[in-house]
Amino acid sequence: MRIVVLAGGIGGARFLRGLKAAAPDADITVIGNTGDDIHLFGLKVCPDLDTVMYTLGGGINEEQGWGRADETFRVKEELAAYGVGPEWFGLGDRDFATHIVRTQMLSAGYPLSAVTEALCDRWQPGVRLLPMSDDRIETHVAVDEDGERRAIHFQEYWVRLRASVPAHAVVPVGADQAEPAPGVLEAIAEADVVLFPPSNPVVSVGTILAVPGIREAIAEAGVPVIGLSPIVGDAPVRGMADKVLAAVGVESTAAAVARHYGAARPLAARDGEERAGGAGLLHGWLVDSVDAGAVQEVAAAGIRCRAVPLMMTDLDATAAMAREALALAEEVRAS
Ligand code: FO1
Repeated sequence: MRIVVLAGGIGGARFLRGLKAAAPDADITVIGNTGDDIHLFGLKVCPDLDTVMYTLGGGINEEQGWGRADETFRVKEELAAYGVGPEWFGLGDRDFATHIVRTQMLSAGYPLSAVTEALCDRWQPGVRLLPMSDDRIETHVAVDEDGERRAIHFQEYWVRLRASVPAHAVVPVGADQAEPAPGVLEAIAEADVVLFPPSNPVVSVGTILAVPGIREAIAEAGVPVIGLSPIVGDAPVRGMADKVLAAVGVESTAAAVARHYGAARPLAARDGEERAGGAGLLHGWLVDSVDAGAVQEVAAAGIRCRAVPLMMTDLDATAAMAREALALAEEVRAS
């Protein structure tokens, strides 16, 4: 079975660990978000790609969900001693090596997709990790600071400001001129199922869908597209999804996010039966048990919906979620 997963950072990476356990023989391609990428100290940092690579490769700082395990911060301290900022982004010594190798290869002319493949040679994540695009895309957030409206880098919004001020707009700068990375559209076209993990629907999955061609490829793939809600009990399980959902006018509920992704056109109608067209992407949506009340509303929007435990408390819980998503995909395929 060929599975394509649109993944952001921590939530997506943790879900992938469970998916690998649930479908050990599956051929999994991850389309990774690169809108969180940031250039610091002359280096290109790719937080979401690295979180997937480290998490599946066994190098992640488990409690943080980002960065490397067993880190030290000598380089960061020395940069601060030189007064070279920013100090608010915690880059560890081991993590610096990843960014040095990445930047060195990019400077030599390798595209980000080739660089990511090379880095994964070391980490062996057990999935094919593709950046959504080889072109530079950076998510910026419009905020009011010191009485004026400013666009700041997503990392500054999230890490420096802890998303403590309202986001008035979220813009994936460069997305409209970008192209999907080599292999992305092919992976979607060849997929048996496409999954939206519990990643941030705006700055992670949303940014991937903003790359021209990707949304269309998923809509035309003609296979089940199943999502898992990152919102549980009207709040994000972690991160700032509620803040960026508000910026795009979507309320922070499991049902609202499903509607935001939209109901897909039903899979190929059988024996000429007429089927209502959906301009969206989802055939199925999993909500957490606490949101069982939302199942009706999601189903009424034309998206099959089930309420199952969605807290990724450990590998077994996450594998169970992944199995539920794959089962829902088969139900959609058979319907
Ligand atoms: N998140 C933080 O909350 N504080 C940090 O200092 C921080 C540093 C950092 C360094 C490398 C990296 O790959 C990720 C890092 N993150 C940090 C997490 C990052 O902001 C998020 O993982 C994604 O961008 C959102 O999914």
